Amino acid sequence: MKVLGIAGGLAALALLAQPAAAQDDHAGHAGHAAPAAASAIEAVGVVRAVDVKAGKVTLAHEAIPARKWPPMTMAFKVSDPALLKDLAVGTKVRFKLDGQTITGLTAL
Ligand SMILES: [Cu+2]
Repeated sequence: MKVLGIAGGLAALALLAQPAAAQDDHAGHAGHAAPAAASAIEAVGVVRAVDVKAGKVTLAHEAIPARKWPPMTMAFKVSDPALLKDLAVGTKVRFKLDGQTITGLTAL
């Protein structure tokens, strides 16, 4: 089945070629040299509680259209508790979300 073999190879090439072309258009934020992974999104919120021991932060976040989330207050796990160091309640932050885990956090 040579024909099918070639077709399969072309399909695989097309799939390989896609990620480079499929960068999202979310380029409004300065200061981020590395492009975020496709599953990672950014949002803004205000710190309501910090639990360094549990590696959790509670944020009153703005709407996150990419997730179809309305504005709400919720607790997030952080990928690294060091992100929570010196983080004060009431601080407005921009955070990077991968699934339900915060992988980056910057005070605004
Ligand atoms: Cu939420």
